[in-house]
Amino acid sequence: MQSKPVYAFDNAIVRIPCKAIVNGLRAVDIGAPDYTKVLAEHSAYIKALEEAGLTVQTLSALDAYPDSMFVEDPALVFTEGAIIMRPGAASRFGEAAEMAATLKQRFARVIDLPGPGYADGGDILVLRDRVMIGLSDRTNETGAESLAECLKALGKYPVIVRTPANVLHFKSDCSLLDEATVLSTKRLAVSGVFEGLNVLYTPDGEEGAANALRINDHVFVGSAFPQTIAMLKKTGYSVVPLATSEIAKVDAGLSCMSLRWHA
Ligand code: CIR
Repeated sequence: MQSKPVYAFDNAIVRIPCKAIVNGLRAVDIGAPDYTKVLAEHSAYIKALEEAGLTVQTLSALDAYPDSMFVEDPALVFTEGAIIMRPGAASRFGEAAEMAATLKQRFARVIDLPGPGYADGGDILVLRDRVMIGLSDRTNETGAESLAECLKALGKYPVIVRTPANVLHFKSDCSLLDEATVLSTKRLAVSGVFEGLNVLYTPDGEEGAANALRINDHVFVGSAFPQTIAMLKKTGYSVVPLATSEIAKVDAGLSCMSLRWHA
């Protein structure tokens, strides 16, 4: 029996943005996001997930954690089970425990990433035959090695790779387009990390588009990236442009706002 593609999902978990998102972490301050506009971007994203065929569980806002709408970072989820991560930013560490109860309700198998290392879900790219763990300022070697063991326990094949300097997460710079193809910035792809895969490069000046999101038949792409959208459409992908200009002010893109899996 042919297994489902790695981008086939039927479930997602999201969390309503809290008002403190205006104080969310950011590498460069280009101004605080507007809360009402963040809510609008988030609700359009939920609608797009639903239209792509997913059942979405929406968790309530967590005011104590400004970045808690980015649920991808404190957990990793698969059909086979979930892993509770150890986020590498001090202000986000507690988000993992906040996610634990929900994961225990939804998954028969939940593994706690053991300390003392750190790892963020944004550094994990799931491919058909392997799971890439990108070392970054949020995912250190100890965390990556512990995570590799957790992934093996779920039957996955982990590979530890590097995120380019000054890039928040590995997946800030790449995403899966189909089982044989990734979208990547040139600065990441030059490392040779995607050897053996087809690579489509983000056009110069549109590096932020690399954090796209393949969901079933569609690819969600930031609407501020017209050249990337045109390239993907020309290649034959069904593109869903989504506004990300407010969440981009806190270094976020399209993968970070959900946990996705096929139940
Ligand atoms: C952070 O710095 O943690 C948040 N402001 C943005 C997190 C984005 N998450 C992701 O790309 N997976």
